[in-house]
Amino acid sequence: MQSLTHENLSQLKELKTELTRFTAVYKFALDEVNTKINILKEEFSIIHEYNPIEHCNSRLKSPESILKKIFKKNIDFSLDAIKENIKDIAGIRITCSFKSDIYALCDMIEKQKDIEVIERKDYIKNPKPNGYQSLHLIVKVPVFLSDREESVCVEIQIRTIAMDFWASLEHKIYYKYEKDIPNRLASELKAAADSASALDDKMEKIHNEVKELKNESLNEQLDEVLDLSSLTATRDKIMQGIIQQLIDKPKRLNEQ
Ligand code: 0O2
Repeated sequence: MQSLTHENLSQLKELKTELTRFTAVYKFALDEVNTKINILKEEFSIIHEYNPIEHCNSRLKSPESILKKIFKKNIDFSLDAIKENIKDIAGIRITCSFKSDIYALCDMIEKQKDIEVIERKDYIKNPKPNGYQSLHLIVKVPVFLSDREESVCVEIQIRTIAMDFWASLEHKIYYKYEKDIPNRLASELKAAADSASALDDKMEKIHNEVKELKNESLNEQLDEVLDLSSLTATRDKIMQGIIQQLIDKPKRLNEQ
């Protein structure tokens, strides 16, 4: 076996630092986007009476998964090539209550000044042939390190609870059958995706109807408060009470 020279050793040390930095930078980017999502979530809970975010999970792609993608996409074995071609090393998945929440949240993310959206795939308007639905964004966020600033890619998947339920189970089944599921099961999975989508539409419709009912009842309450005739009646009642008191007072004094 070749003995390790000083030069080899320092090269190895450099490689180790480079690799550690490479993954750390993705973790920092994830932390940043997570903070942004948490701020939106908390702000919604405090200010508005409604929170569109149900859950939020994040993960760093495992080295095995990165290796698989390197071979699948025939990517060079260099950190620069990996960075350039694998955009989902850092990933965040957000589940929303309703389809409309997905687009509202997406708008809020896209409007943030330090976020650059470099790719947007709308698998809700255009579902995948197997039925998969989700809104995917690849964003770049700046990460400030001790000696430089790096622009780092993060994949954000936004979907409803029903879409997430379907995707999680499909993921399991897909891998269980080792990417070779029988046609009958594939069409059953597609039918299940259609049912999930119909459920989303139904819930959204109910949600909108309840919102309208709430608005109507609020308007009625507001009308009541602003109703001039009831205000006048109240004012007249108070005035009558005062006048009566003024009449009663001298009467009582005379009786004494
Ligand atoms: P994992 O293990 O979840 O990370 P890309 O290879 O990302 O450059 P692709 O495949 O066109 O190109 O990207 P796309 O379509 O945006 O999909 C990226 C991710 O979306 C996948 O990551 C999955 O997480 C999810 N996804 C896409 N299609 C499906 C699907 O049919 N079923 C399920 N359950 N998830 C899907 P990975 O890296 O494939 O896997």
